[in-house]
Amino acid sequence: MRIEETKFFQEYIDMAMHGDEMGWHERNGGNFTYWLKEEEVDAVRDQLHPGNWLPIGTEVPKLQNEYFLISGTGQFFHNMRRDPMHTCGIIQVDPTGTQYRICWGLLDGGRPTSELPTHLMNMAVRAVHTNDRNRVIYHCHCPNVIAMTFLLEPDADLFSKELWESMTECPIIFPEGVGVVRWMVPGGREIAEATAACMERYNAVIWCHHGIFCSGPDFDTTFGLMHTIEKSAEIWIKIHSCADHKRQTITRQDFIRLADAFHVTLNPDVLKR
Ligand code: 2HA
Ligand code: ZN
Repeated sequence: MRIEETKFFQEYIDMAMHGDEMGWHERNGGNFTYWLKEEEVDAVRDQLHPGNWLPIGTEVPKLQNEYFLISGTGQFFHNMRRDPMHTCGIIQVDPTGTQYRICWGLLDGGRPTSELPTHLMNMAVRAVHTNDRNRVIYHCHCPNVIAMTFLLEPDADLFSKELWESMTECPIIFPEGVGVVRWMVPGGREIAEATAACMERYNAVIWCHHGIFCSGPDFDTTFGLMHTIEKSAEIWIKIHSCADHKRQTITRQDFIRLADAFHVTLNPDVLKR
């Protein structure tokens, strides 16, 4: 089967286009990685043609020899369905976890996203925490979350509590809360290390004044997490655009009742906040 016809590839493109429709991928904003399963690699191996080894810019020994479908640097999500061979590609990590090679796509000198170190370090951390069940890392520029980072201290417990409070189902969908990384220069190892450190605890990490990284076991769960956080942030922004304080809210006691009813364990540091 052609790579473009496989289920994983079609789901990847569907999610990229959905993010584009949401307005989260202006120009070349955002980037997106999927970790192929062994049987998915086997099914398309005849179409993989490895190029030269290139430096990742960090070390990910956990991901040695593994294959990833990844968006290209400078590429627009808007063009992904029309032109997948230029806008994304499949890469393989080398046996040391320090280099990668392009095996499919990224035609005409394309390279993986400038956030490659963050994507692979996040993928490695989430893999360890989920017994290899986490498969997706997704970065977008969602406007309401970005707006919130200009109004709240960059504190994970504070952001988590405000997001939980803004929409009832949030604590059920991200009971661990969200991580927050203060403003940093994107695209390098430093921001990758700071983000991966947050991914030890959280499935989602906010980048102040920039956007958000989400992780998950499949496309729907990862996109759903991003959508939930961004919608909650939108409600938060609407509240604070109308009034200087909330007249009533979901209380700590309400969160405890919610956790009990839906059998989730809420991050105690957020509850205390
Ligand atoms: O432009 O989103 O963080 C791509 C990015 C970099
Ligand atoms: Zn970005």
